[in-house]
Amino acid sequence: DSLEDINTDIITLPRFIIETQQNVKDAKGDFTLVLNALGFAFKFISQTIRKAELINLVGITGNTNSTGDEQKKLDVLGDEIFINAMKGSGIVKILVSEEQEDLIIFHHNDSKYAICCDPIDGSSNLDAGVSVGTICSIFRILPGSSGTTKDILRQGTEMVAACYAMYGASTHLMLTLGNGVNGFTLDNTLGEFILVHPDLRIPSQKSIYSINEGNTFFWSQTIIDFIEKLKRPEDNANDKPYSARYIGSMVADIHRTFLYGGLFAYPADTKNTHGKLRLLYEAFPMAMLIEQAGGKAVNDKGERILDLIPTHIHDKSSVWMGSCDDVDKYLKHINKL
Ligand code: P6P
Repeated sequence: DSLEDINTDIITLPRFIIETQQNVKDAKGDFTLVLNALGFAFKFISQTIRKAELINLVGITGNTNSTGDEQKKLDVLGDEIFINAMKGSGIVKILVSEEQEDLIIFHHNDSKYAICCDPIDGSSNLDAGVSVGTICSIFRILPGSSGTTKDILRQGTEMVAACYAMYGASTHLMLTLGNGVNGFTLDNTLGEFILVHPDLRIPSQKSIYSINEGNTFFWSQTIIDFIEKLKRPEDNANDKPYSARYIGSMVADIHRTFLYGGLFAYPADTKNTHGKLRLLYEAFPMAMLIEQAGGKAVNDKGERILDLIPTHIHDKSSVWMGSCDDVDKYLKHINKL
């Protein structure tokens, strides 16, 4: 850059939070501490993943996690990094992690926030160099509560914030505080997340569908018929069939959906009768982000994801989310619109 090209008034994540603090429901200024802790965890995980190739961290540990996934070394490290960052925040009381059977209570922390996370989502792709990410939902501890499961098993609409970090060519952070979505990119030299997508809006329609068609044999006929409809030109605008794009890493598939539009789905099937994705730390946060960017997020029955209430911390849900017009196409197909 020549000197005059350098932007000296950049919005870092801490500055963004301070400038928008008043928008977080009754945030009393401590929300900055939560996001600083989250930002540190994302930077640390990002750096660890990038080093992984060099220090031979790739490959499996041979164990499985609480929900039966084969655990990768990086899964374990990502989980430890995240747990310690939340413990160090001083105000996150409860943590639910995909990698932990039970919820974690930080007894010395103030009872301000409960966080649910998938520390490294899509980790099965890690060894192939595919983008993976960390997904988080954030709830405020209920008044008078000292921090128990009831602070977590709540309707999705009670989330005060949601975010994901995607570890790709760059490290991206997509964040909502309930007042729109903002996208940041990590400047590795500054060690700061810089605002690059202020007030991001998802396109209202895009002929892309993102689903694992390897499950077709296990889907209901309704879902088989719908996906076939997307492929028949006569059924679609401009007589164009939809394009298929599926990475198999939710953060990467959703990130593309945010920027290009389209429909991401993981329906229930005879193998996963409640769907595969977890409600608290995959479906809920992504649904809040997608809705806040002007999109829609429903389950197989057409119910709004954020209206659901989990009964267990590792509950799963079917998901259809993305551009309004494309989710509406599904809703019309099941006569819910
Ligand atoms: P499948 C990754 O394991 C994950 O949890 C999500 O990131 C991803 O969308 C989904 O599972 C992929 O599942 O069955 O298509 O490999």
